[in-house]
Amino acid sequence: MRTQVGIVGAGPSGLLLSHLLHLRGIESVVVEIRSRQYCETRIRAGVLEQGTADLLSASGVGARMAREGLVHHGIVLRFGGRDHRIDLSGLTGGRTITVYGQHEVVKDLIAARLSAGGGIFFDVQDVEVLDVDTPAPRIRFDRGGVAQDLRCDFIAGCDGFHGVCRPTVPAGVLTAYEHTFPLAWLGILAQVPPASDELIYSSHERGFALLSMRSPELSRLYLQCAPDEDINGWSDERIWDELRRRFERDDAWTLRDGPVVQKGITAMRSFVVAPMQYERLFLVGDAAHIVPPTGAKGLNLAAADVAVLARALETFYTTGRTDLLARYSDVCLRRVWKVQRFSWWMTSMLHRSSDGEFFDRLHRAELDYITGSRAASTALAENYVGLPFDDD
Ligand code: RFL
Ligand code: PHB
Repeated sequence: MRTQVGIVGAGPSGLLLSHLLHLRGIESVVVEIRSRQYCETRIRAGVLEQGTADLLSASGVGARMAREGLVHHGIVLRFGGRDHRIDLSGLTGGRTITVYGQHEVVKDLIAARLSAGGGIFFDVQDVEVLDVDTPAPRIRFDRGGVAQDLRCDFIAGCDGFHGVCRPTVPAGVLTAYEHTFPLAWLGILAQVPPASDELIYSSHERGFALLSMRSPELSRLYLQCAPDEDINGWSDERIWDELRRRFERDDAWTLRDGPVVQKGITAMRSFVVAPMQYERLFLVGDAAHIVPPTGAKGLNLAAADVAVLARALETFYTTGRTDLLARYSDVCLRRVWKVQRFSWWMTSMLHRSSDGEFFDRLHRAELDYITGSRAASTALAENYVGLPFDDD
């Protein structure tokens, strides 16, 4: 089997890349170890930056998002018993965010690829990436008990943080930069209308809490917890009770509960590898970097990498020029580090610190400053709605 670009992983990175390449007349094949159903129901991110939503619309996969996505013009920071709204649109010249589940984006992209005759192999096993330092790299995998060899010009490692692509790069080539936060999030999906039209980031002395949503009927809520928290210790009643306390406001604001349809714990990690390329292997999205979820940036960073790589590959295939491919890593990493900074800052400011009361006081001062200064609110808003995708 042969294609131009072999893509490992059918998450948002791999699928979007395959879709954008198809629009540019470049062939690709995606190999994925999970089933289609698993990929389409994995609940993860929910907030799309303006640039991500624009990219999906401009590439013809935004129709359902336009109908079902929730366009938000602001977010709420809740602390000291009061709400402080950040007017995202007012502070950024009308830019917005769209609340639309990552699994919905994945569904739309899979449908688009399959209807265009694109190759996505789900449920494959034993994926190996070979010969990336030669002009003829290969992806070897097992499909239904039959060994397959996919020959390509380039390989895109879109296989997430735990994938196989990054570890195939020879020792000494990549440098990893990492920070693990001493906290985690316990997240639930609940069948209850969201208690607020806009996301609420609540900084409380009992710990951080976030109210988000997936639709007018489905709420998504998170609670700061310990990294080694045992989820079995959290009954639905205990979760709702804790959420109510952390969302308390001076007036009688209430959080209505409802059936919890999913719950899980998410670690908080910051991670970057540099460079994001080795010879003919390009690392994309979570395979190259992880941000803590507080800034809602992981999926958006992945989309930004994809936009840069698709353009570089298009330039290569239409003109033979390799300069954009050579700059892929540098261009992406400039944005990655700015987004790492923002995600780290939001995480530090909003969570209860394990470093002691001094830091909690500093973070409260920061929240006061952010919500009291137009310049500081603008800095938050322009990062939250998203920095330019490719400002090289
Ligand atoms: P993914 O989504 O992990 O997809 C990788 C795919 O590769 C497959 N795979 C392999 N395939 C073939 N061979 C192998 N050996 C393979 N190993 C793995 C996997 O099965 C999978 O299908 O990476 P990708 O595409 O780079 O996308 C990244 C995003 O998923 C991630 O950054 C976001 O979900 C992060 N994130 C958020 N991002 C946002 O922009 N906004 C948010 O609001 C947001 N909230 C979140 C989040 C992540 C969360 N969790 C669970 C980590 C909230 C949470 C709770
Ligand atoms: C989500 O809806 O899952 C979500 C929203 C905002 C965040 C993180 C996650 O900052």
